[in-house]
Amino acid sequence: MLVLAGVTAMAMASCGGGGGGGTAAGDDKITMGFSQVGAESGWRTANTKSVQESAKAAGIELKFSDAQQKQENQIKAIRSFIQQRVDVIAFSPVVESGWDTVLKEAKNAKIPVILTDRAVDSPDTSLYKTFLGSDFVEEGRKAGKWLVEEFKDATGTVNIVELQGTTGSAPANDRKAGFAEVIQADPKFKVIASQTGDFTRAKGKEVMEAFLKAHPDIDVLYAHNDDMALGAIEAIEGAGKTPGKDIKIVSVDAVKDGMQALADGKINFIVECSPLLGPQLMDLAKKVVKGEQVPARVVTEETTFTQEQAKQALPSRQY
Ligand code: GZL
Repeated sequence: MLVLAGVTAMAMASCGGGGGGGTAAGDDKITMGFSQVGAESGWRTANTKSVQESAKAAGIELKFSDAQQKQENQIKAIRSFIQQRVDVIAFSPVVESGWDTVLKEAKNAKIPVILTDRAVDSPDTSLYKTFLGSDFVEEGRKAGKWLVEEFKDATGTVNIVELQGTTGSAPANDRKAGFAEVIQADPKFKVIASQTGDFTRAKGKEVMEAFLKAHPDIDVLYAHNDDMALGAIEAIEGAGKTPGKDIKIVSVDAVKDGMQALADGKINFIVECSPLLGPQLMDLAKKVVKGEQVPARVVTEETTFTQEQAKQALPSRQY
């Protein structure tokens, strides 16, 4: 469920008119340049589908580029969109830092920018009109709160390993911070290993294999996304252990494959992160091109799933 739930107290972004100097197509049809992170996970695939389908439904011409998880490719794509004089640029920054120069070029070209899914750490918030996406710190807190409740009666140390998302990305930084903030309340929770699995199944499996070799006493895996959790499940089973029982797993996203593993008892809890940002993005784009005010921050509303709830939700899952 995606709602305009988080209009923050931050000053409403004031928008200049569409910067494309008339639309790239030469008519009143809006042209959007969209730079996508890549195709690293089930979440990303669903997000791409949502953006592409929503652009079509909104009558917006979409110039779409897949950066294959490389920042330099996103910067190249944004520069290309500027050259093509699109009316609006939207992108999900693969990492938080290193965007000021190219975003200043877009601003100088009077082309408005919308951040979708992930944030940038630039202090100059005039470089983009709005940020549409999840609160990743809260997602990490939700995962931590589940763990604290699940192990409230445990007396000994609870050994946790963590599969982080892409190094330097907002979801990896924030999900780690939110989780740590909650579990630090009780010293029995110990993160004995934490490493990036780059949000992919293959890397998640590889890193979990290394964790298992180094640590015979793992109680919990906290994975920053379902794809890494699914790779880790293969590693856990390969080591002769039972995922969901010998090693409890808490993950983030709630994509179909993750929800299936949750329903099957191989994952214990999933924090939802909705990829269905397309409709909201297109509404924001139309407003921004018309020079209307939009909220500086639009937070997607999300829930969590237990094993029982996954069984109920699976049949109607959109992604
Ligand atoms: C989160 C998104 C993350 C997902 C991963 O909004 O950026 O990237 O959690 C995806 O599955 O790869």
